[in-house]
Amino acid sequence: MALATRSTAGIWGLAAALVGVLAGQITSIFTGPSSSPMDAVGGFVIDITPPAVKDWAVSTFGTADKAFLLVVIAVAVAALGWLAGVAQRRTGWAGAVLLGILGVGSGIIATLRPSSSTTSVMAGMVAALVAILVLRWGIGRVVALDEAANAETDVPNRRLFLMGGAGVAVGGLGLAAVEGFIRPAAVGRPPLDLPAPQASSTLPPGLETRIDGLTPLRTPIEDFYRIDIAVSVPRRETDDWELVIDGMVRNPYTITFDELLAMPMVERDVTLTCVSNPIGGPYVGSTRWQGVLVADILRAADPEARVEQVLSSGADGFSASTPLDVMLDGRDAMIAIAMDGEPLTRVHGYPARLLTPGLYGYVGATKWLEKLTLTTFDEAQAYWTNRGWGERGPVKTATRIDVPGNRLEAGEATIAGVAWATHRGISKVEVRVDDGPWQEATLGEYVGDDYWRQWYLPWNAEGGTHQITARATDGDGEVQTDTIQDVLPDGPTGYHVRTVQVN
Ligand SMILES: Nc1nc2c(c(=O)[nH]1)N[C@H]1C(S)=C(S)[C@@H](COP(=O)(O)O)O[C@H]1N2
Ligand SMILES: [Mo]
Repeated sequence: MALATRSTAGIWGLAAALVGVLAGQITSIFTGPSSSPMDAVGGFVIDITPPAVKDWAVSTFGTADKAFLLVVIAVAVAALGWLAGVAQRRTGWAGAVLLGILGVGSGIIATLRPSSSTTSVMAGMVAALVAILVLRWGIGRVVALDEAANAETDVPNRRLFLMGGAGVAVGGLGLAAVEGFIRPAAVGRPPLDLPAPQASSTLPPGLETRIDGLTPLRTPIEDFYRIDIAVSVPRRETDDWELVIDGMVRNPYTITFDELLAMPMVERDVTLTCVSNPIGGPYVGSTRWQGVLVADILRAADPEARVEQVLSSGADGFSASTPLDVMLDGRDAMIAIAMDGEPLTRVHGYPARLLTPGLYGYVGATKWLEKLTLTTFDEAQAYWTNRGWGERGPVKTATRIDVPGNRLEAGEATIAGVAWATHRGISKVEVRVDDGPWQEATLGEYVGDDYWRQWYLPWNAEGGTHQITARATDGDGEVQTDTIQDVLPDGPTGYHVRTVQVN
């Protein structure tokens, strides 16, 4: 059967688009991550996506939400490439114009991104140029075949089709290699140029040494959850890092990383959790943080009396609104430079981030920190506040059942998990099996009110299906509410319930 030259044109369009994107991504290794056409478009799409869709993406794909976004963009690129090939064959120009607009457009979007520089438009222009060259060459051959009315003689067209297919493979595999290995390696691990933590003691192990499957008292950094809007991890070095303190202050100033390191350092054990962490969910971690107290930084700026919030901004365009009183009430909000005795990893905000005990990450934990603006809640709104989330975000009391899982052998068993009510502390955890009475669990090591608490309860599991429910009481004596509320707008409530099949 004859292979229509239309399909050959489509394949060449697809190849042109993919090879073009590949060229743009390779260029961005040299011109900086914020100039990457895919990241720029991805970031732009994240910014304009309605909050409800974003919620759906996060709850469906979890931390793979960005991988999902890149797949969506790749499919869109493929579809538009195909279209460009078909249009180019028909008109001789429309496909090239389409690819040119897409490439240059992605470059322009890149220059509008928060961390852009003057070279940001370059990767998009390279992408456009390469795509147009490939398209013109391929479609030129297709048109020549059409004109020679050779299309039915099948063989030369099939060869041209296969060549286009090879172009698609080169573009696709090249992109997979560049995005999977080469660009992440270019981001790499930050250099270890920080002073050793002051008190280098680490947290002792907890109940996890005795209870299989229980969340460890201290989260290993490689297991610490990651949530942010950054499509590619911002790459900041200590040499060019600066923190600007401005807004309603009598003494605005800027400090360098060396100046930050010269300030008194503190170490605190703090649990960080995400407002989008569903009941029983994984977006919570606990470790020892090292940094400089925000209060010291703010006082030096001499805030005016009308200041209500500190709007912190990160290199990815994120911002958070932390109430000023929270930062000054002695709870040790800090500009953190280390987690668990090591410099922050790039994904967790290297070289410096904010950390505010007692508040969800979106209101107090800005990564890749660049600026603190002292202002009022009327004057400026934070990234997520503009998208329907609460202006202030105190962490709600929560309990998670880690063990048992959904299946269990009958007999002696242990129910165990973690509970947190950061900054208020946990005073009690209770467990109920089916409609039985609430039984008090044994609490693990007390690390501090800003830290989660492990807990366990021995259980003689009898055959059948059981429902295990857990609830915590915070340090103020307030029992966790059983009212079920979704994560939007200011964090979920309700009890974690685990259904267990006992055999
Ligand atoms: N720059 C920047 N900082 C950010 C975010 C972000 O999108 N960009 N997300 C916040 C949110 S919603 C959370 S829950 C925490 C997560 O911090 P982690 O990724 O280090 O666990 O970072 C906060 N800081
Ligand atoms: Mo979050």
